[in-house]
Amino acid sequence: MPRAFLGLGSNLGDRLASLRRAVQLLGERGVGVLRSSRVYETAPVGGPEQPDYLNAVVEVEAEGTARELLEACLSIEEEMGRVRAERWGPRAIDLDVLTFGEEEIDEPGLRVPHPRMHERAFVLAPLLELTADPRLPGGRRADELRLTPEHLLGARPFAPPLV
Ligand code: GSY
Repeated sequence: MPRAFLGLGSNLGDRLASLRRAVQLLGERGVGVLRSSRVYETAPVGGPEQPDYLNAVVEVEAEGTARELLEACLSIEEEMGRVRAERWGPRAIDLDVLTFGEEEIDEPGLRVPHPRMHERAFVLAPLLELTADPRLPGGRRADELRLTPEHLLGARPFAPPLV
């Protein structure tokens, strides 16, 4: 069964409760959450002025395809009341498919590995807790990214892993 990494983020309401609820809802949709990073507090990247995020990465075991995993993520966002009104705006929950096994996918609405994941400390800091050598877009390797402590310092540990 393919394993995937998902990025979770929240910057509205009870942020930690929202991350925990998303993990629960993944389970209810048959997506088993195997491991979680710690939860980090991170400054918002892009968009209007908005509150800091809580971010985490989870490793999941998915029964179906990457597209089905994406659909599960979108339905959780909907159930949790996320309105996709403003592209880079604040949200109670955001779930991104970062990687899906060894697959490389470039389809409308689904690009895996996620095309910006290697630029984002709020993804890399939690992801590198779970794997030292994640699949990255364009075949990049984590040890080529020249990550400095300053780069990752923007992600501040906030809470223990979600599972
Ligand atoms: O891409 C996910 C939503 N998002 C985030 C996020 O999760 N964390 C931080 N720190 N900034 C963000 N900007 C956007 S959009």
